[in-house]
Amino acid sequence: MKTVLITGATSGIGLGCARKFAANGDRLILTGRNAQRLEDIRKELTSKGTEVLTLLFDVRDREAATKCIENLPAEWKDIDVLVNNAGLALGLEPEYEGSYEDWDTMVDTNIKGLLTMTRLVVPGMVKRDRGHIINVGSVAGDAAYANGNVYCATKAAVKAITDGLRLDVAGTAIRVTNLKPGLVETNFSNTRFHGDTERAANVYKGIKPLTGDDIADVAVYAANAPEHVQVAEVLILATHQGSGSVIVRK
Ligand code: 8X3
Repeated sequence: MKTVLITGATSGIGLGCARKFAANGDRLILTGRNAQRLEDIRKELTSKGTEVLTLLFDVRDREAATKCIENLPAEWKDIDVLVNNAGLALGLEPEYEGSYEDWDTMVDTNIKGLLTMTRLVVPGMVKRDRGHIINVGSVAGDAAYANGNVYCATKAAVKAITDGLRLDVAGTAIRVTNLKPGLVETNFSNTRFHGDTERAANVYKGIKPLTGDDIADVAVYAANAPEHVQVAEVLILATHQGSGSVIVRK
């Protein structure tokens, strides 16, 4: 049984990971910004026998994140798996028309938040010579697509940060994975379009998208691969998706 910390665990890929790691028999530290949703998922999983600790903070708030991780109860301190899932896309428009606020939120969450969590959790893993960091990147980090600009850049940064960490812990037993999903139907597009549900629904029209559970399956696989196997990077696309910008709709 592993202790798995998942950021942004109340929806989408994070929630999928919470459910799949719970089903795998692991104990969970779930972080998020929505107290009610955290409580709901805690109740759901504890009713099935999973040990769950919830932490309410925004990964952008470095002080809050630090306080929560440094004050973990002794029995929760030894984190085996860190799933850096918290992240979002905001806006889909030409770079020269983008919103400063959206850019800041994406950079602060997708890059700086992920770095904060890594900086807080990984030293303990190095000390114990045990652990696994699973970062949720994206196909968007492989190549920019039209109007994706800053979001794609944040996911390209996740790739570089993940590769950098993998090099830095190569002398330890720690493993580092970059999961790169394509089209996953979650709150992702709703958030991206600031609540424009019609525009969000169009993203998934005519194609069967992936689900948070599909990505979580790969995360659980990577975390449970034999110790000498490091799943370094996985690109997971919907079947009718050729790349970040090629989607064949029926
Ligand atoms: C999510 C995948 O292609 O919608 O990161 O940007 S995509």
